[in-house]
Amino acid sequence: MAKIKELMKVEDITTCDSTAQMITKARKDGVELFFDRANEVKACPIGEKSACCKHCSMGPCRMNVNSPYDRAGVCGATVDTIMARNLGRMVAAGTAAHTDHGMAMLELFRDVINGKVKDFRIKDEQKLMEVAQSLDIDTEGRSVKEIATDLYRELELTYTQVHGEIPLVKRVPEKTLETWRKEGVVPRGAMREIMEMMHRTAIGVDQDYENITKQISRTALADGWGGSMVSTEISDILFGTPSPIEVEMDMGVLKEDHVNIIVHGHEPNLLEAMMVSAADPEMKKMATDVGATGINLVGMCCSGLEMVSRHGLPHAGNFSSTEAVLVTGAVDAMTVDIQCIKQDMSRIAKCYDTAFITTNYRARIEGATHIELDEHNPTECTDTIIIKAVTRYKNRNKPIEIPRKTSRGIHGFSHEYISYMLGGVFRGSYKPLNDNVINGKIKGVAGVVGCTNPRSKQDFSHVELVRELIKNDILVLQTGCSQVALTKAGMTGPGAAALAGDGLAEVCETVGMPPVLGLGSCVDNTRILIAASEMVKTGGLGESIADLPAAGCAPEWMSEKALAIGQYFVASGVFTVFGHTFPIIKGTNFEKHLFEDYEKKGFGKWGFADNPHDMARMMIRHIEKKRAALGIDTKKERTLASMEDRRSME
Ligand code: SF4
Ligand code: MSK
Repeated sequence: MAKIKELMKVEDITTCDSTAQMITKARKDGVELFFDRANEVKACPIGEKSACCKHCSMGPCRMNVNSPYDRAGVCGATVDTIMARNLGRMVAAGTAAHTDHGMAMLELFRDVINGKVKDFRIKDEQKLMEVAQSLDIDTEGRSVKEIATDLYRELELTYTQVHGEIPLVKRVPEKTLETWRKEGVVPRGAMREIMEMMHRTAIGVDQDYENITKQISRTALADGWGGSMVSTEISDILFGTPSPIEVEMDMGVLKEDHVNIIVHGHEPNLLEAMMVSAADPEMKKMATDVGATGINLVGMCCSGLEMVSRHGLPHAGNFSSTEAVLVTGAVDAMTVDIQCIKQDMSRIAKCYDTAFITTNYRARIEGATHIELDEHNPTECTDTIIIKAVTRYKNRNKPIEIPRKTSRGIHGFSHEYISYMLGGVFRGSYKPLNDNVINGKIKGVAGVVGCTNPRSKQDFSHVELVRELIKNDILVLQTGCSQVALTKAGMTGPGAAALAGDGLAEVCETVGMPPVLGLGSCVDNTRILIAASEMVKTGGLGESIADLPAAGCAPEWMSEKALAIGQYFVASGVFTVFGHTFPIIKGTNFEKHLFEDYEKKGFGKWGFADNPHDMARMMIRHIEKKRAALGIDTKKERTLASMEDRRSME
């Protein structure tokens, strides 16, 4: 620890006060966290720029990042081929993570329909009908079971379709789809696309970075308009489509006198089942019998965000806080499923006698207790977790220090709710949004999403970037760990309108919405795609997603999933800026292809900046460019119609 203390200052690690307090405590306790490891394990400069290939045993071959064309790999692969292949494999891995998760949700849906799973049911029949109709499934006079069965069969193609176009591309604006067809990137099933991506990037196959990029786009689109979209839509059908709800976030949601259970991961079914167990009178009694006031169920990361949106469940923090929260000593059990779960949490949990439990057959961790969640009897797993947590509460013997901070924010802005919020229940529409973009009160729309990363100061870039965007009248849509960062900073409530520019503030005040809208977990980025499609279809802002005054950003990304998301936004037509790092060497042909030329084909393009103010400038400049192209760059004063006015319009 002596070396670590020398190297790191807490104020350089995080802007999250609770996490900072726990880092300080961890150091006193002699417990190493991933921030410390990030400082000790320096990023490899060649790997960081993706200039290393280990796709065969003639290598690994490392290129010179300063003069990348000086040499090639043993097989002759150029640096452009190497970087393109590496990006392709990262996108394939990210796509696999999202689509495997989506397929698990779809299988749960199938077993609910055929009656094999009885603990879950179709909760949102209206959403079922809407999704079915969007895929041209006949709903007239048919039973819910018949429609759901047809929908299952149709959506299964998202994964398994060998030839042709996956069904969900029916939702893509026509001109965007035209570009995809012309460029040969309309996705088939995700399994086929991932398989082809892995094949093409093997030694001696596709050695043309432009051709590899095509498959990168096709693979990513099989995620965004495929696997991830299925996951969001099925989760809404099974567990309910979110609508705005006020939620408390940050480590202060832990309660010293309660049995605290944190659920961290990505599959909402674990948390849905945990909620049933935690509400069971027998379980509650078990907790009060050992002297606790009750059971306090708390989410973290993305499945936590799904529960925030659907049930208003409290949330303790984002990716960079998942180890730190264990240091409170107040967590009686932490239960995890898949994705973004750090292996070392198992060791840290042991330091504080916290029960650390894995629940998914795909993801076990050394040292963790494995209690598998079986959807056919989910509460058997979740009841056992509660019993373990209650036992730990009874035997608590570690000092407890809970940071006191919490922030409240409004979450649960599904794309359906955005339409309702703007147009009213009978006239739900994106027209008021488009009108306000056209009249210049709202300059444009930005998606700010993604992870936090210990190599960049936690939450700092997310918050600074969003502050800058809303000040410039740009409406911000959020998902994932970014949404948690902004909530902790107090910027997802209506009060944040005071930080927005005059035009955006006026719209927010009239509609009663914050300038920063939380849409859910990282798979829920597909809600942003649908919102963008709706804006195009509503009219007045061009014919394709690429015409919209819109941009995206993941300022502190770390996961391969983020690259898959970035690429599906770029291929859908969005200028997408990544912060902190990007796996590419500047000045190479491949960089020019992704960061400049790709836009000329009708797609979006990538951007990179290493500080949030530059990110904001790039996004604002892009939005202004799109406004000019649409001929709406001169501000026309228009009166915003109130809900009353809109209702009396017809
Ligand atoms: Fe080296 Fe080529 Fe093998 Fe990659 S595929 S490790 S560049 S020889
Ligand atoms: S959890 S993928 S750190 S957003 Fe979805 Fe957060 Fe990124 Fe994991």
